[in-house]
Amino acid sequence: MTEALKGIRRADLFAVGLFVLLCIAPQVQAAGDVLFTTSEMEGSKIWEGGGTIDLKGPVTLKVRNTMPSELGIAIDTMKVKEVIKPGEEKAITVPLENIDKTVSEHKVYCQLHPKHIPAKIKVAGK
Ligand SMILES: [Cu+2]
Repeated sequence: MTEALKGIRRADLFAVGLFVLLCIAPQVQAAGDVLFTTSEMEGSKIWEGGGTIDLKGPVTLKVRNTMPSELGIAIDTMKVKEVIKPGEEKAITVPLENIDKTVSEHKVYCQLHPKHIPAKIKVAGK
């Protein structure tokens, strides 16, 4: 194999590597993002999702309603209370000053349906 051919092979490998990285990168969750969606389990709705936040900046909640009815999402310790329409996907940004720094876990519940099972957001290092 000539030196020129080896050079091309290396450039190709680099291009493939870069391509793979670009494909994977958008799927990595951005820091400070927490995702929620609802499913139905044995007749009761359940908020699914959550994650860990670090209190270093604002938190963005990405909420998707896949149910045919309105859902509520409320977090008392983050001053959040919103209604999500059927099929709607909403990004709710919570400024750091709205987050209660004394709790180690935030309860994410639905203010519309008392039986809608809550989720939680954990705080890193607490
Ligand atoms: Cu609900």
